[in-house]
Amino acid sequence: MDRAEIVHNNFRKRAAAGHWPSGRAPSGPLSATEAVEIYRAACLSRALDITSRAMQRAGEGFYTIGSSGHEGMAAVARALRVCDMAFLHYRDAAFQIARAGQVPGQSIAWDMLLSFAASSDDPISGGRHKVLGSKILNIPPQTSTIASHLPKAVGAAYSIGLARRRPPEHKQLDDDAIVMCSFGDASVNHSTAQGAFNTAGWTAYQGVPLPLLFVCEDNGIGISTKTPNGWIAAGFAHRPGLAYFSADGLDMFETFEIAQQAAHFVRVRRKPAFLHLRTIRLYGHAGADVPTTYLPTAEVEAEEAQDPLLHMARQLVESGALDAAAALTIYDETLARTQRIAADAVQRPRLQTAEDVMACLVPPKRACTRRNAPSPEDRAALFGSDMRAITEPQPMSRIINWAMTDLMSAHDEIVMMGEDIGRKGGVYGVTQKLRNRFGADRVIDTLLDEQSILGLAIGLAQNGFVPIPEIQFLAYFHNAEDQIRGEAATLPFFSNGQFTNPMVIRIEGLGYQKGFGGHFHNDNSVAVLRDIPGLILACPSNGADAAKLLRECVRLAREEQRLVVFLEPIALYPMRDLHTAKDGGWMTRYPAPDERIALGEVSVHGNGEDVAIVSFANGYYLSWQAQPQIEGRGVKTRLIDLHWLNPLPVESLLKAVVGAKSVLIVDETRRTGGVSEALMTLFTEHCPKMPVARLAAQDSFIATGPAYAATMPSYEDIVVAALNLAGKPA
Ligand SMILES: Cc1ncc(C[n+]2csc(CCOP(=O)(O)OP(=O)(O)O)c2C)c(N)n1
Ligand SMILES: [Mg+2]
Repeated sequence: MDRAEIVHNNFRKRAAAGHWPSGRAPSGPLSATEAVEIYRAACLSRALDITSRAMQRAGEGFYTIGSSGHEGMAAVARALRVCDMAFLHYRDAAFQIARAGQVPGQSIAWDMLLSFAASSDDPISGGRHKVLGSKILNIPPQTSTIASHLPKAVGAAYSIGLARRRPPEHKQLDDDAIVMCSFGDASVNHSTAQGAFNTAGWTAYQGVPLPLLFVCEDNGIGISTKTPNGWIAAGFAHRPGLAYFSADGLDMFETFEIAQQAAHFVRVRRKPAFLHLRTIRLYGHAGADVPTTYLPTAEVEAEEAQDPLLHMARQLVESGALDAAAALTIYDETLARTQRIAADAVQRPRLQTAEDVMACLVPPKRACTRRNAPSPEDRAALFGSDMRAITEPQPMSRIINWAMTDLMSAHDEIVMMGEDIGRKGGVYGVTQKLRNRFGADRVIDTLLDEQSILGLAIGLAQNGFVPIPEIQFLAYFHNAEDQIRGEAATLPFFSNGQFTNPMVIRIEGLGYQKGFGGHFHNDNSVAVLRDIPGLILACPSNGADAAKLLRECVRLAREEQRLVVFLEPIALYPMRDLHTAKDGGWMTRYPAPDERIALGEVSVHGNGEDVAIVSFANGYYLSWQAQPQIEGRGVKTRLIDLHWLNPLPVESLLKAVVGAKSVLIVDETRRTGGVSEALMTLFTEHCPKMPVARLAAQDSFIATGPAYAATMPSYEDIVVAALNLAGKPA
């Protein structure tokens, strides 16, 4: 027999007979009325688990991972306020239901059943996925990638203190709110989780406010792998910067009391705490999982005998809140009502087309107040001694620094975070002076953990800030990638655009850095960024364009709530010369603060008709170098700078090649998975008759030493390829 059915029959039989499991007598601050509310939430959570399985069997439901055994989370919800943002474990239906009970006018059973049915009426994801979540209940939807929501919970908790001091226009969290995040006992072992615990401890250890409640729902197992006895307590009872609380999740009175103490500690002391809640898991991991295939049946039955609903009913009877018959009636009626509602929910419309599914990949725009530009005097004071150089041609690193200065001055909600960006001013000096100009609150030197940097940014963004996190080198983005791919990019998607986390991630990268090179620093793969739905990837090749692009990136994040990556080519930061030493040909003047390069806009240099060279970053610089030699052979060229590597600027690129006889793609990213693959496809699809050739980097890592540029297109390669295309081989 199905274990869900066994548990259901056990409950009915034992409740009717008043045959309760033994446990502590009810005590503590939980009132009888609240205890009944918690029990009602628990019954609904259980009924949803039972119903979701029936829906799946009927082909009308699509998700069965359940909350049975974790119903004690309803008591945790009652110990918190609705304003406390909750990043939930996938077993926390009871939490969400109990929270809905604290907000008038909710139809939580209907809402959650719409989600099980994947109906487009589902108020959180619009039918995209079964997720817990609700805008009004302050529960952002979560992916079920283990522990990946913990870094952003740290960020959101940090944002509360920052927003108290510097409220952003689109602030979401109350000043006295706390943040809660929950997860399983196996998830604790994930390096992402460990990073978040460490970052929370590291922050609190220094006395920085971090009102964050971690809740570990310890059912002793992760799918089929057991957590060693005592592992969670051993790991968390004495962790620096993290207060430890522990409660029996089967005892709703104790859970409520301890959760209340933990929440009070976090709220009043503004420090993180870890609530260790012991739970059980009923019916295995998910619908298709049969626990008796990997656990002795006696062990499974022993757990079932500890059904939290039986414990709750016992406590209600012992406290005089309800008698056994009334407890059973609530259970039965809740189940019957849930099944009736489900019958309606499965009739509701579902998503059908790709357009339906993709409708919220791009989040909605938001209204932003325009501020007056600072007076010339104030701006001059801000720039200080830099003011003298601002009208002179400069290399890119300096111009980016000025662009950030103007942007941060224009928009108070911009906050930067990264390794060594503050005091040191960045490895390449790009963020120099910003900490002095805007303070340590807005230019945050983080600890060394890329997941935490991005988590901080996501959390801040969810509370209305416009973060500009920095990843020191592109090679380091890869170990934190999931924070952007799995978390930030999916948030509007799973919330039907209701939750957003706009930001501009600055990443130093690409190759050609003379002699230095080396894979750890000069990574030249952007494949990982190009296939993230909804993400915008910009990449400048010179200072003036960098300033104009960065302004557009910030506008896209701030006003259009987009997730943007701004990839800065390291080798071009200090570049001054183009053809000969001291010619200063690659320096530019700082463009006026209102000049932008719009999303999707390319730049074109020259109007030659023989070969259009399409490139970006270093490839574009090398193409400029190559141009006189190509033209010297009578081959007329035009050089096109893409600026936008994702989505590709299709329209303006196609316009820019009109009249050209051939196209040469110069791409410093790898041949496989690089930008040139997409460009070749684009030209094949749109200009099938156009001769197109490509130069791309080898499928290799970058070497250090003299061969630093050996695997990437060279200036000579460009000359040869362009002449070949024009039918005038060298
Ligand atoms: C990064 C990642 N790895 C693996 C999984 C597959 N997975 C889903 S749930 C789970 C077990 C989690 O156990 P635990 O944290 O104890 O939570 P429980 O299901 O017991 O409540 C695993 C391994 C995943 N979702 N994400
Ligand atoms: Mg577990």
